[in-house]
Amino acid sequence: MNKFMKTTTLTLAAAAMSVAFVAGAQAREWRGWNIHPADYPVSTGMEEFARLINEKSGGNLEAKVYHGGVLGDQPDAIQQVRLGGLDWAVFNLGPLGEVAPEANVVSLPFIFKNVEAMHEVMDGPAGQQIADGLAEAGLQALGWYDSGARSFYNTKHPINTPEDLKGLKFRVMSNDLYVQMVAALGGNATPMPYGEVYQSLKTGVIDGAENNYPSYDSSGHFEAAKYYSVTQHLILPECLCVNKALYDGLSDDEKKILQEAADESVKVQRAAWAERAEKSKEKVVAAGIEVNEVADKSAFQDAMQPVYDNFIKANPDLADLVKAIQDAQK
Ligand code: BDP
Repeated sequence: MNKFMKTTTLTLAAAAMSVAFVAGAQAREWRGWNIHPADYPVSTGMEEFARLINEKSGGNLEAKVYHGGVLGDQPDAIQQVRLGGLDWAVFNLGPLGEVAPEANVVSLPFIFKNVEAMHEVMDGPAGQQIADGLAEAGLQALGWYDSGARSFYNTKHPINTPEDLKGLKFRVMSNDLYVQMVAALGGNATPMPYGEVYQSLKTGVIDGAENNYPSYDSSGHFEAAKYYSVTQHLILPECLCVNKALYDGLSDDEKKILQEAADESVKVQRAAWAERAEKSKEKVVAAGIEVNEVADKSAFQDAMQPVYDNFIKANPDLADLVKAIQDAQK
């Protein structure tokens, strides 16, 4: 064998090996991270996505969902999916803001007027810009799930004005913007993994937290903190996403299958969300929770100016995106 042939043979062998590797990688079961229990709307959406990619690919693509946060905390899981230690997940855009500045724009409190406006913005060009930012961070966004609006709850008293947060310690998700948000309202905030909140409320390590009705219900936090005040300060979408390198290695047909499955799972999730949000609210109210509506949110909104100013100062290139999201809702 001459030198040329040897090299060619070796190159071909390497190419064959890498094809085998790629084919092998696709047949392997993709591990999906989910923080919620199996009977939660996010979980229903993820199960639907896994079922559909399997069905549409004739069994060539296989994905499994690990519910209940058994694969770790959200910030850790985000790193894992970026690096390929895990394959896919549904992440909240809150903690995702720590890895992609574009995604952080939706964590500016009160940036969305309501949930419908959030969906419209996310399904349009702003959502695409956020998806591009996530892609740079190693995450291929396939769709946006609903997670309603987040409000404060605590063990002490109803919150009607920012002054009512004074002296209270709130758990927030892992994102510095939320520490600034609570500080600007006059309270104290501490980032903490979701799974530690229940115990921390029970033992008084924290006085409160903030979340939507379904999570307030499914986490059992309502048993420990009975004052739920409808501030709706954050309307955060969630991202169905896949490790970017895994996605890039798929054929065009497979990418299409993923996108179609994601689009269908988004519909299923959003419908399941609307239903669950109502049910959870009814359940916590029936359990004796004291819910108070905050009729005038302007004092909370006005207090957020320094949070916006700091954000724009630190990310001047994102000023246009913030403005585009605000203008799209006018
Ligand atoms: C829920 C989100 C979940 C977060 C959790 C939290 O769906 O992704 O981990 O809030 O507060 O609403 O940590």
